[in-house]
Amino acid sequence: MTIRDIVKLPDPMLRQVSKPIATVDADTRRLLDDMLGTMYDAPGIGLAAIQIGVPLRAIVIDLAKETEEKKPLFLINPEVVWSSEEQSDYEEGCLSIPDYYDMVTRPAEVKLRYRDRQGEAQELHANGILSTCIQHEIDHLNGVLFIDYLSKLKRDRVVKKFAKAQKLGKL
Ligand code: K1U
Ligand code: ZN
Repeated sequence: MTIRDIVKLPDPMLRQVSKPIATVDADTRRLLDDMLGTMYDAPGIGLAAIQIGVPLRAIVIDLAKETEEKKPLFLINPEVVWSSEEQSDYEEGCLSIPDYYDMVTRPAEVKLRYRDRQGEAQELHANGILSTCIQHEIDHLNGVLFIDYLSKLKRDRVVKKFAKAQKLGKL
């Protein structure tokens, strides 16, 4: 397992739409292991492959607390097949936009189809923080960032701050 660099705003790679994974094989599992190690190292609760510069539709999530046993979830080619009318608010963060948090409103519950680490088709009904995290990560697969849900004024301020940090070599 290799801990990889996390791609940060304003890198245009974060706006790419990731491609489906045709076959779940040893290369895919190596990618998932690198993603999981990178996420634990950051630390974070989720990571999409594009965040380590790989434009493929793969996500890792682990909501276990530091004191709990690790419980990784691997989502390959996830598709939301239903989302609730009910909405929920959560203060989101992003490993590609470090140290910036803001409130985002999303559907409270989602149902999804995906392939697991073995390539088996699975379904999942998620609520609470898992639902929020899954939606945040699927957005990454489509080149969408949580700051896109904020006002243009706020978003422009964040992008400007990170563009300046990058220019000064502080990212
Ligand atoms: O996709 C990412 O950039 C990871 C992101 C996931 C996420 C967080 C909050 C709401 C939605 C999605 C993070 O993991 S940010 C860091 C974070 O939330 C965290 C870090 C350490 C302990 C607990 C949480
Ligand atoms: Zn993110």
